[in-house]
Amino acid sequence: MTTLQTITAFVRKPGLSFPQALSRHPRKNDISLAIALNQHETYVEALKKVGVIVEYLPPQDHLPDATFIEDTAVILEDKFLLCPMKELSRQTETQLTSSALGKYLDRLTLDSMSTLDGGDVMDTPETIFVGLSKRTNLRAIQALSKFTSKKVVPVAVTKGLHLKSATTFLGNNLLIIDPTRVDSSNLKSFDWIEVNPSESYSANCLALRNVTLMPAGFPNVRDKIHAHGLKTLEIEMSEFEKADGGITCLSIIIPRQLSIH
Ligand code: CIR
Repeated sequence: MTTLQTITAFVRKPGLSFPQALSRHPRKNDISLAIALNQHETYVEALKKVGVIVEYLPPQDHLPDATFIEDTAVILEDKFLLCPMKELSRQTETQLTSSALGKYLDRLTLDSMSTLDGGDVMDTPETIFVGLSKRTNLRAIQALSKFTSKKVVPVAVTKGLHLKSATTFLGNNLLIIDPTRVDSSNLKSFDWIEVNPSESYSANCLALRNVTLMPAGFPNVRDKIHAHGLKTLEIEMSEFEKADGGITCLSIIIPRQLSIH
């Protein structure tokens, strides 16, 4: 008998101001809160299908981007690193995450010159890749490297918001990647599922056990993931895409059961 590792996911439903989320997407003025709430529910159902324990944080009606909880903290073994977010409108979110996760895990912080969004941090078994992006600076990446025994490697993000908007780790040495959006020279030791720039949104997937949660509407990409022996769960993400967010952005994943300390 194999025992499955416990995985906990923190999530937050979109609040009333979600349609005003920060975004450069051409359809950003066309976000439906009702559809987003439905899509969020499907996302949570998918997490539960994979056997993840889901913990809801209270919605924040006055913080439009607060559903993109991934950006507020990075899990580093049994601690969490609070992200000093560059966007002023998102900084309160960090404090909320600090109180929520602080009940379970020890907190690490960065200095006030560092800027970091969790969407830029791609953890792999030996190396943590961190996007050098519009949101994350080198100072933060250097400071993060002091908190982990893994190698920390900066990756320049040349197009789009975060590193994980362009590439995510699917396990088993496999990346899904749109190489036109990042400097991929440090990512060559992985196997790649390469997606075209027109399918770029599908490069943000969430791998949990042998299941990949992916955005709906990319049958070619889905088939390529299946060819690697992985199952997929497809989720309609249209409203989050219009707010520049993807599958990973909607949760903080902690690969263990939590107990209050
Ligand atoms: C923002 O611009 O901060 C949000 N509208 C989208 C954040 C997406 N988060 C992520 O990719 N981890």
